Amino acid sequence: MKSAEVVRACVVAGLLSVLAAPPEPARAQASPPAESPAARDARMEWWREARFGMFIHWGLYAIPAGQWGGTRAGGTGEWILTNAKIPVEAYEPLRDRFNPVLFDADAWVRAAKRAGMKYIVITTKHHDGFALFDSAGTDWDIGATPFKRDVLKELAAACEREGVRLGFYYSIMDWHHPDYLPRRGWESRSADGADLDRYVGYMKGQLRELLTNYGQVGVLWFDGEWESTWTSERGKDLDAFVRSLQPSILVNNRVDKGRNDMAGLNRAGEWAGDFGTPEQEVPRTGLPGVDWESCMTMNDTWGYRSDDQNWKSSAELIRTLVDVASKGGNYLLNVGPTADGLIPEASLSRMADIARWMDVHAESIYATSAGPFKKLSWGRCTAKPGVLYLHVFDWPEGGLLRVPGLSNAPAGDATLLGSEAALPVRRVDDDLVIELPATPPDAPAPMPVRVVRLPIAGEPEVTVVLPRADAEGVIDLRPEDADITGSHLRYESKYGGSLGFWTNPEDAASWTFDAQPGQYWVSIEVSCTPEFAGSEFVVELGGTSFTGVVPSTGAWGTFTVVRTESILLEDGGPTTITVRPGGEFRGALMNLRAVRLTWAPGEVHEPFPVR
Ligand code: H79
Repeated sequence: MKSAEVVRACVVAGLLSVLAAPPEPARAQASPPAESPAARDARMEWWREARFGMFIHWGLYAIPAGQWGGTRAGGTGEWILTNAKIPVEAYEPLRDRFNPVLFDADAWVRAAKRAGMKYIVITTKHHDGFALFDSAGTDWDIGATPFKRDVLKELAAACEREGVRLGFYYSIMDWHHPDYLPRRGWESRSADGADLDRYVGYMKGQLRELLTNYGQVGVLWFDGEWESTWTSERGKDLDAFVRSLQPSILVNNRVDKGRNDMAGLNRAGEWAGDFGTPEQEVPRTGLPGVDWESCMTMNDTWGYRSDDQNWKSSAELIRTLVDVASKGGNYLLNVGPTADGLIPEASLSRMADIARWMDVHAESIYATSAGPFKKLSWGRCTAKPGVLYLHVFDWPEGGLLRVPGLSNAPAGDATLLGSEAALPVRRVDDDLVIELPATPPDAPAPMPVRVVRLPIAGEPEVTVVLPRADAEGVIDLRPEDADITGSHLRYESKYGGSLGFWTNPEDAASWTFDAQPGQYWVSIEVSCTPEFAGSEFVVELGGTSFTGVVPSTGAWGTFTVVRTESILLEDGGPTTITVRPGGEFRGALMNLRAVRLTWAPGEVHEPFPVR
């Protein structure tokens, strides 16, 4: 789309409607069932304002640190028992070697607080079942190690001193407890006599300890809920149990069975839990009315691995924090301390960089909500009543920052955080243009994101510019701009960006464009493996629909263009095109990389050249 030719289709709306209806799978949480919305808001308030927390994965697995029997085990460090197929009796002796004498709860909590993390969530028991606290119900716990000290007691005291909230991760799946089912397929331990109800009693005993002996717990962060033995009924019961002990606690959605894989938000339905838990990913857009927290690692492991040096840069971590906040979520950033009790230096140095960025920019993160823009070419936006924070990732040409479609008048000086100087702001058509310095001003620390504070009058109002035909009559609709409904379909950055996981025949992708009357040809760029090829798809446009059959392209990463018939649109204006499965469905529809509309004014019957 060339800007000189852009004629704008305007949809002026307030904050919520601009962000569009949430996709189907993202459901507001509904537990506890009797709670009023106001009571829920009050309970969630500290967490929604915090926006940034520290995850800690620490346990016996820090000792092997990713190596077993002299060889490198695959996967993440905390999964070594299963990844290296270690018999429980060969793993248990790690307990006698756990002696992290350099552990210093105050140092951990201060490092988190300095980085701007308002809460900490620590693994009290990971999948290996080992309790990082002194648990009366078992000697598979820290009390039975040479170290003996109750790490959680010390952390709870340090958090109390520093004003940081403490939360507890607790794995439902337990590879060690004899009553937990199912057994790993490769294990020799018999499952005879195992009793999952007894295991649930054991869990409740430990949770009672966790919720009684360590003061107010901010969050109960369940995990390992996906095996078939864990049912929604058990999940709702466990959720109620936790809340009966600490009514103001927050519980994540992994207590129940609603989670939609790693995307982490709930599928349609009534599920227990207060917030969704995307893992190692950030949702593509904001999700109005849905609370969520993306948990992520700084390298490729949660629990410490001595050989993992694949660290993300501080700049990437800061940009991810901003990205998450701009979509209304929380960022739970992981550290995996060593068996000596130290947070790795590479993690600390990144947290120190984040701290220096937060010194200047914290107000653009805490207590903000998602910004009103669906997408900004140069960065992200967070919002507070009466203020927008424009997070500049890519410094604009000549310093002219275009804020697309913002109709509000400025209500005070725009400034760069960290500077007092007022930045000139003017209106150009539907946009506000802010004059930044031509190049980013020097800063005492690396600043991968600069932030403009823009006071505005009233609720943000944004004019959405819909895609429109370019000079050659072409409208390209991108997968990342699709409005998705359903449960599984989602944008993937693989293969140059495409829509994938189209495994539910109810899932659909649509785009709204600014149509001019005339004839349109539709072509879509798709991939599909031979085993799934042959499903039928439907394209709906302007009250007409076509069907087509998905061809095999040999591999998900190999795409081909499929053209459909042309249709005549007699009316112009905002028009929606939808692609969905229809008729024959072979388990996965296709990956969809592009939708191209080719427009010609009037009624044309010639086939169009494909560009
Ligand atoms: O504690 C860290 C990891 O050890 C743990 N969660 C984070 C916070 C984790 N467990 N599993 N995984 C990460 C990846 C495993 C994912 C799968 Fe699945 C389990 C794939 C199939 C079963 C998730 C649940 C996706 C589908 C169902």
